[in-house]
Amino acid sequence: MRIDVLTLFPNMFQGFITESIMARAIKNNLVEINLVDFREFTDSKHKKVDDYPFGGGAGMVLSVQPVHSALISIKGYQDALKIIVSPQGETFTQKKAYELSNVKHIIILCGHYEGYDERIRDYFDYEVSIGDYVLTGGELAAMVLIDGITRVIPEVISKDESHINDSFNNDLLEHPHYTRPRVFEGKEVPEVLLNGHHKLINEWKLAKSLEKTKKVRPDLYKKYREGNNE
Ligand code: 6GU
Repeated sequence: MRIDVLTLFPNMFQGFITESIMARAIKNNLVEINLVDFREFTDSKHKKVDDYPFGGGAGMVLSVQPVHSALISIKGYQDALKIIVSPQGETFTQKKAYELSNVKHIIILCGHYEGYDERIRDYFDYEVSIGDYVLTGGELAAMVLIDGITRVIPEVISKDESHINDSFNNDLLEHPHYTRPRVFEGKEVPEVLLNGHHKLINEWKLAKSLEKTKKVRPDLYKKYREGNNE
């Protein structure tokens, strides 16, 4: 997969692409990340990429020209899936991560300022938000998208690190995990996990998942119950 990111702050991505699983996926050619600083594409003398809103109002608006020029400079942009990250978009979900992990070429625009010139949207397929809160810019949101998509590309995460039991894959949050030591400051690992009885262990895991989901995510719990016809 190839991902081009249109951003005014390419340096924000440096740690992200040089550490851990992202770095490994890039090294193994499973994903290629190309950062495009669209300020370099502005026709403005002073390298401006934003301007005052027509009709007045607070804040600045991202101009269409630099974004358009940067976009059409990307080889194969016509066939790429073009996404704007913005709080106005549809919410990113695990399901969406799986869908996007099958796309060959994705272009992501990170916005800033008060908003985008509406005509920018004509060049993109849709808008994605990472949740109901506002960030200072789209870069972190783009990294969230890229991370969520990359980790479900086959071969990025090995079988023993598998993501098939992840929270959300079955509409439930994950059960608790424990590793050594068996006792820490008097806190013990649940006995059931130590006895090697797989049926009992799986029952315990499901019960814990249900308990946690019901408590902190009643919305997901309801969805799970409905999905299981209960
Ligand atoms: Cl994609 N961008 C910004 N600026 N804020 C957000 C967001 C995106 N998603 C949630 N909040």
